[in-house]
Amino acid sequence: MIEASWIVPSALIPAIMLVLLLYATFSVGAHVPTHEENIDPKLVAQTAPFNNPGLFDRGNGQYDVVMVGQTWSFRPNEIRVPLGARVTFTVTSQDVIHGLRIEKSNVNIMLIPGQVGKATAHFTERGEFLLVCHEYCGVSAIPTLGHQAMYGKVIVE
Ligand SMILES: [Cu+2]
Repeated sequence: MIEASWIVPSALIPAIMLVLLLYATFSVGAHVPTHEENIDPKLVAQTAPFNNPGLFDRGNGQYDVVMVGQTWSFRPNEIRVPLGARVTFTVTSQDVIHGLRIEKSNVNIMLIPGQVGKATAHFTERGEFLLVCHEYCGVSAIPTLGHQAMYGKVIVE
C-alpha cells in the first residue's frame, strides 16, 4: 500500500497542472503571443499598420492599438479607453528587443524587431494602469532616459 501513496499523487499532480494550464489558456487568456506575421524590421515606420500607430475605435466597445516600441519609448504611450473596452494590441519593435506588460491585464508580449505580436485585453476596472517595457533595452548617460524610463499608461474611464 505504500506504493499507492506515491503513485496516486504522481498521477494527480500532473492532472491538476494540466487542468490549471487549460484554465489559464482558455479562461484567463494567458498564452504565448502569436507571431504569425513578420515584417521587415528596417521598414517598420513605412509598413502598415505601424506607419500609423495609435488607438482606433472599432465600435461596440472594441478597440485596436497599434504600437511601436523603440529605444526608449512606446508610440503611443498613453491609451484612454472606456470601462469594459476590449483592446487588441498589435505591436512590434523598430530597433532592439523590448517588452510590453500592462498592469492588471493579460498583456505580456515581447516586442521583437520584424515580428508582429498580438494580445487582447478586457479592461473591467477603472483607473490608470502602468504599461512597461520588461525586456532590458539599454542605458543612457541621461538619467531620465534608458530602459527604466520606457513606460506609459492605460487609462480606463
Ligand atoms: Cu524597451
